[in-house]
Amino acid sequence: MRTSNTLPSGSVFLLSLLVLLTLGSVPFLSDSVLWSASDGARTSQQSHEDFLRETYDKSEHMVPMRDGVRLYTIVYTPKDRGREYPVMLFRTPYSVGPYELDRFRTPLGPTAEFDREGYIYVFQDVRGKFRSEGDFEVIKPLSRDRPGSPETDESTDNYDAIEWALEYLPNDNGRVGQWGISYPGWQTVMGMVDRHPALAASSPQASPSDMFIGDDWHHNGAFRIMYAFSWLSSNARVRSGPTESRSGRFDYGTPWGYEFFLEAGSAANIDEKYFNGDVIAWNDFMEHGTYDEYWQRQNALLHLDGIDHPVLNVAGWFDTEDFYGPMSVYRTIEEMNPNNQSTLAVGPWLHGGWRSMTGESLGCIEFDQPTSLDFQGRLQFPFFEYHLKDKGEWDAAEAVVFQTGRNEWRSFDRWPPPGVRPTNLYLRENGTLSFEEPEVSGRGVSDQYLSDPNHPVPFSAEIRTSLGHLWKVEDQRFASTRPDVLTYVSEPLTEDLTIAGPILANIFVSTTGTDSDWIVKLIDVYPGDAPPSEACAVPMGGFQMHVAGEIMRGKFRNSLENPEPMIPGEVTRIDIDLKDRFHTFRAGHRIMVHVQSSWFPAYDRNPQTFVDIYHAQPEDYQTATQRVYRSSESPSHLVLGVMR
Ligand code: PG9
Repeated sequence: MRTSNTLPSGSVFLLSLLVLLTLGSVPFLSDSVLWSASDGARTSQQSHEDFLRETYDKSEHMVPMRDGVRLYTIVYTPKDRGREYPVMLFRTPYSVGPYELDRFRTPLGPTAEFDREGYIYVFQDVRGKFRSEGDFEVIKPLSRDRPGSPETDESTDNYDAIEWALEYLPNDNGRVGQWGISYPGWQTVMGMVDRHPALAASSPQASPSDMFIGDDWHHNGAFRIMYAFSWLSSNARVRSGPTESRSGRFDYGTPWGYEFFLEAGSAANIDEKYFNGDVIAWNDFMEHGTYDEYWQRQNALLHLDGIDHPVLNVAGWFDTEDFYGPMSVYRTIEEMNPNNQSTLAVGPWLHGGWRSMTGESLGCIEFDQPTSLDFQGRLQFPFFEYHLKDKGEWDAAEAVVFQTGRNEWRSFDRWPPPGVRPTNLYLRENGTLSFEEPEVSGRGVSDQYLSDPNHPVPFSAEIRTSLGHLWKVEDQRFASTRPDVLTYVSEPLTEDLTIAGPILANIFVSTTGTDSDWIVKLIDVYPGDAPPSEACAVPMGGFQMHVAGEIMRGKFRNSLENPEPMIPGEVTRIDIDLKDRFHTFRAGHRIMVHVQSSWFPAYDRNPQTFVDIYHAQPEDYQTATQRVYRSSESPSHLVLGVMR
């Protein structure tokens, strides 16, 4: 762990921003986020494309990997051959297009500022995708984890791509950087494993790390049916050979995913109903309903020893796809590599929001500053410039994190930061929350609800077929009015309360079923007179901001590998990691906790009987009476890291 803590402070940064504005460079910081759909934005994008056409050459190559499979690669090289440039590698399953040589990707780098400064850009369609040869395997495990498999994987392909670039491309300075968001972020992590010696800086952004525990496909073994369906149906269909075309979007026949997935029934039905063998990964998932070898060998965290080059790891607090991934990658690099040079940046973003939005707000929640531009200008650009060109300075703290609620960037020499005290917040009588432990005892000291898997609790009030990006900050009032959602709320806070680091839920429950899902959400309730948000039309008085929430599939409560039934009526402790947050509940706000047993169709339904859930039959889906205990023997509570 490093202990420097010297990113420009807020005010110094604002000053530098002003200076940059005066010098006219800031528009380049913001180009990538400004290029949305507006006319002005199109003009800006067009002028940058014109600039690229004037200053870069584009070429295409079939780059041979060590096993002879050739990967389609586009290179953009600065026309000015009077100096040397680092190579910036980007490997993706989402297409490196545009494929026409007279059309340019804009921007080429993480932001347009990189393009102005000059980099040699290498874009590669990964094995089996778009114009590359070979077969695509979703989150392909390293070959060393698959005895007898061919000796290639995404780590060796990354290595071979770098080797090729350094050998064949003109004017490189011998240093290579790589970056990517989400799947390309995972490709970046694979490139960090057994890295090429020329790889001098990596920025994995929102990379998944473990698909059974906490990223795209499952959380704690609960299947994210809606996301898995939409991603695999568009990105993982069998193909007949290299192609430029994308799979069309799936036609759900309804705008309402809740209805679509309820009608589809158990997840294994989906192949016969919609995929017909075309999505191999879906059928694989259906055969691997526990954390078996199939999932374990995909765990990227096992390979993060030997990470000795600078890494800028990026996460969004409200990422609905891959938040566990980057946080666990950070933690593991720290644990496995005491002398690592890794920085963690976490902002108030949705998945990839630091690139696609200015970051001033998310849903109804405002952050008072363009957090994405802050990240781009303060961290991302200086990181690569320094490590790949020795330009400028790089002395960022180990953790640069945005504190929501108070709306401030903070720098720490580690994450979670020092000065955090684990503090229990108890579920109490009459739907209250308190830092005082309950004193009453007895089995009757509990609250109950009827959970019906045929009428599951929706995860969002939006009518949509895909998971979307805003439900992690969505107003929870739609859920708190349901009889199958238990609600506990504190008194209005008399002073600000800041939590930092992991949030844990230890709840004591019983069910009349033999399996059950347990979902705990932590919510920030705005005061009745909260002013309107400029970001949305929802009245903010009494707004219930989802701060954190997680699911535990009951049968996995003790082991993801060896599921166990729940014993009907038996008081059982369920521990749920709600993941990290850095949030201030402001004075006058109240803290709220929800407990419920479905979150549909973000997660598939638990039939509430102990069966193979993917293959559950209609008769397996049974109502269950759920109890949540709040007695002195069974004091359900959350553990918050309270920061003094
Ligand atoms: N979250 C996406 C993903 C990553 C890895 C595997 C599958 C999907 C993504 O946005 O790329």
